Amino acid sequence: MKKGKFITIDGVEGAGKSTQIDFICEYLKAKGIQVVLTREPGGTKVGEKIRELLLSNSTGDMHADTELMLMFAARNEHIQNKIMPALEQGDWVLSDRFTDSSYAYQGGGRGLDINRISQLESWVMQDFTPDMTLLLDVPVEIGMSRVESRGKKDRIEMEKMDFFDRVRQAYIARSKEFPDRIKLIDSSKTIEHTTEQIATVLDTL
Ligand code: Z5A
Repeated sequence: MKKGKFITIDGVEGAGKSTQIDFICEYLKAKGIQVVLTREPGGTKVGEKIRELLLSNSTGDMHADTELMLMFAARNEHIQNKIMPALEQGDWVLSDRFTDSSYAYQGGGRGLDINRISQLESWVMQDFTPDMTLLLDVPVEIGMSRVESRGKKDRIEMEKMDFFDRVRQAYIARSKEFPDRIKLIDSSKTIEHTTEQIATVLDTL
């Protein structure tokens, strides 16, 4: 039986997920909550191997359906072997990306049929869903400019601007479809501005 809370953080490149994760962990720990930090794709031994396959440029082209199924294969391992056990022992889990990324990148970005994604979601997740998703929203150009100095791009980051515009629009559409779960956070201003909004919504959990 699930006892802890499951929080996910999502958004386009450079939205500030990694930056805000440190704050969220500290904020929850200060309230006496034990937090398990994890990420997708990845988070388990098998999931990290799938991540390498998905993101490495040496993988080359991959059919969009294959990419989607690998995301869900990694997610199944993640839920069964890491997220659920942690929640069952009362820890909270914070995941850097989760299923909303599949709807945004494989659905919005790659143009895959949403029904196929929701079929995989039903199979892998059944009725399991995050308690809260923090969607950090930033215009794609701003997000890209923040990560430009990192240099080498991974296989998905190599996509063009219009791909990431579609990803962002898909995220926004999902936040409208699930307004109770997905909290849209304006991440286009300062780091402190984003942090304040996150603290406000975390207090509602
Ligand atoms: N993917 C998928 O396609 N389908 C799926 O189902 C899943 C994932 C689960 C994983 O990448 C890739 O997998 C991702 C989606 C795909 N692909 N792409 N492309 P990832 O999650 O490992 O990495 P990322 O999303 O690309 O992370 P990122 O680019 O590092 O973004 P971020 O973590 O949101 O940004 P950050 O590192 O916190 O900040 C970037 C810089 O901006 C840094 O220098 C900060 O100091 C700065 N920053 C942050 N916030 C601000 C503000 N507010 N103002 C100014 N500067 C800021």
